[in-house]
Amino acid sequence: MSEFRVCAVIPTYDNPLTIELTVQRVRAHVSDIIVVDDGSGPEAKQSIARLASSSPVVVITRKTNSGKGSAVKDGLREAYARGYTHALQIDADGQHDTNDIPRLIAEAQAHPLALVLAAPVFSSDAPKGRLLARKLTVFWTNIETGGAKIVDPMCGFRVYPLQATQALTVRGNRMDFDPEIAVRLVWNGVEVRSVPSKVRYVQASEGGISHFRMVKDNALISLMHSRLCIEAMGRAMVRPWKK
Ligand SMILES: Nc1nc2c(ncn2[C@@H]2O[C@H](COP(=O)(O)OP(=O)(O)OP(=O)(O)O)[C@@H](O)[C@H]2O)c(=O)[nH]1
Ligand SMILES: [Mg+2]
Repeated sequence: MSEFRVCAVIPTYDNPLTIELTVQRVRAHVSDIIVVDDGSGPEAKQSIARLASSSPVVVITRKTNSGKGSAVKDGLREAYARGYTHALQIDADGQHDTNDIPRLIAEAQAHPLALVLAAPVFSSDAPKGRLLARKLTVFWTNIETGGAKIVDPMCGFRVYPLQATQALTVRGNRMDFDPEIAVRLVWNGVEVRSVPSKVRYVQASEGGISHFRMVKDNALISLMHSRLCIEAMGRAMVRPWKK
């Protein structure tokens, strides 16, 4: 593989109070940053404009909101086109512990062909509904990948090997994207490495905001797992014939 070059990709949709701080904290570890503004409203747009005028950051602006997955896809495509070998993906809502970035990157450097996923360690205030939905998606990804290779397929804190991601077609454009790309990478023979990392639910007073739509996003995730399970069965059936 060519020389290890990493940038950060930060998808953001209406994180007016946390996007600047997130970029500042990420920059302590990764100097090159791509922010994908997924159709944010005026207040968040102002924060992003302030950010862009005060620091070297690439901003991709999507006119309308079309989902975290499509925002990340844009960011990964841009990162690859700019010659990076790896992209650190991190949410813009301040949930992830940026102090763990060096550990994720060191893991990617040691295993440059692998997908490095943060394995979230949640604080006690994590909403029970979200934790349950996570357990379900872990259950399905274990079936789809034939074993517990992916500790947490939902966590948006990860390092991608870009060549492998660009060789894929991922259908999910919203919250169904993170699990789908992880499963498809495993199907393409990519190893998964996990690094534990604390995740907190930032108080609304500190700008913590979740855009996760309990019904719609969980329905999309279930639909995505149904598709992947059918594909997994198809793959299992043709495998013996390939030998
Ligand atoms: N939900 C959502 N997030 C988006 C979208 N586009 C970009 N994002 C960004 O994706 C990241 C994750 O979004 P969150 O809404 O926090 O979703 P989450 O972290 O899976 O859900 P929580 O655990 O409830 O916070 C944030 O940086 C968002 O700003 C979108 O259309 N919807
Ligand atoms: Mg979040």
